[in-house]
Amino acid sequence: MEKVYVIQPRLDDNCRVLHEEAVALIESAGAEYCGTTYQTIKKVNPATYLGSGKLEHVRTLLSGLEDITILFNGSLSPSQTLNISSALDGRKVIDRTTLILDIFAGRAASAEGKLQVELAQLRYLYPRLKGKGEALSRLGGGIGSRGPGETQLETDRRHIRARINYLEEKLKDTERRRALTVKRREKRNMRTVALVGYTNTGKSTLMNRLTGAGVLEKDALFATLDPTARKMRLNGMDFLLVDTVGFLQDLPHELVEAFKSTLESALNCDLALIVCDAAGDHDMQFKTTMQTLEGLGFDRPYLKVLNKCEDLEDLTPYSDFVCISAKYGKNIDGLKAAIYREFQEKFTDCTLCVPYKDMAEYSACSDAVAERARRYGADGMEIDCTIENARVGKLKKYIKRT
Ligand SMILES: Nc1nc2c(ncn2[C@@H]2O[C@H](COP(=O)(O)OP(=O)(O)OP(=O)(O)O)[C@@H](O)[C@H]2O)c(=O)[nH]1
Ligand SMILES: [Mg+2]
Repeated sequence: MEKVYVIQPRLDDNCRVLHEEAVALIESAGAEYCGTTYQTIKKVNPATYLGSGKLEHVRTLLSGLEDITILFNGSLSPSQTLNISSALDGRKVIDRTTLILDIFAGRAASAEGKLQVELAQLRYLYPRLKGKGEALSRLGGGIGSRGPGETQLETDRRHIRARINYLEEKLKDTERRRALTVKRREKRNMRTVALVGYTNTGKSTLMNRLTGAGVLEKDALFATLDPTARKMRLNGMDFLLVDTVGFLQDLPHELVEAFKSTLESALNCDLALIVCDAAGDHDMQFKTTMQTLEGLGFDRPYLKVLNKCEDLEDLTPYSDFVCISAKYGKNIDGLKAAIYREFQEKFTDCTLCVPYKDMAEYSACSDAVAERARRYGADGMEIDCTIENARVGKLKKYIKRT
């Protein structure tokens, strides 16, 4: 197993959380964490980021130990990466973005996911390609040998540019096809609820709890990459529940960009459940999620959900959250009721009475109707249903009871 040693710059109070995440990222990448050196940064050294004294300390500390990769838990320019590597006897040095991209590369399962990750990797790499040869290959590799391989890196920038263009085109195609599916879904009048939030907060566990979907839930960062949708029924109303990729602080924008189209189903939802983790810094998780979503143009209604609440007795500080435990099944009914309430404000439950002579007219606008029961009487059809308020329009005259 590849061993990874962390250099953690200490810039502000947030560095403890960032460091914990780095350890989780290393483990999620299938590597072994083997220690950390902290460095308080007063002034960034442009050549090596860290001071030469600190680098010498790390070099001595690790001397004699083979095959240790250095993770710099921040962002490095290509020349800084190379200079640090040189100061550390030519060890492999990666930064946080490279590691995150690497995990995504290892996780991508669908054809589209693979293209998206490759695009993100190449977009990160492209402006960083200045030289050729050995230096270049040291820049490219992450954990293990995934990612754009060395041979590919050794080809010139133009070649990579062409590949980026090709991937962008190809992904646009998939996007167009998805747009069609979304349209079709609107026609079927499926209301969509999206699970979004920080990584590892329990979105997939909640998906399984609500739908019995059997999707992968795992104590790892970015366990879910490809979005999954499952049907969920609440009080006779059908919903589509969508599970999505999680977010993280400093998520490479290349990656967010590349995943934008897959996140579309979440961005266009009728209601988002923003899942946070009571065991973590839920404020930071919520803020990070909102920032990422807003950066993508998200403007849908949402509910704040606090998961992993099984041991919390006093819920007063979390009054704006729906507190649940997806794993232990706590307050799931409360969450369902909250979801249903949101929709009740936007939808009307009623019985329609449609004379047989109007059957054709009714079916022309029945898209807006979620039928629960239908009876054929002497004068016409009676339909128990739910209608989206915004689309009641022509159906108004058929409403018998509400
Ligand atoms: N204690 C506790 N753990 C939970 C709860 N819900 C989920 N977990 C655990 O949290 C970990 C992450 O769960 P996932 O459902 O995979 O989280 P996710 O948000 O889908 O994560 P990504 O797909 O990686 O973004 C797993 O080990 C779950 O068993 C809960 O209510 N309480
Ligand atoms: Mg998941």
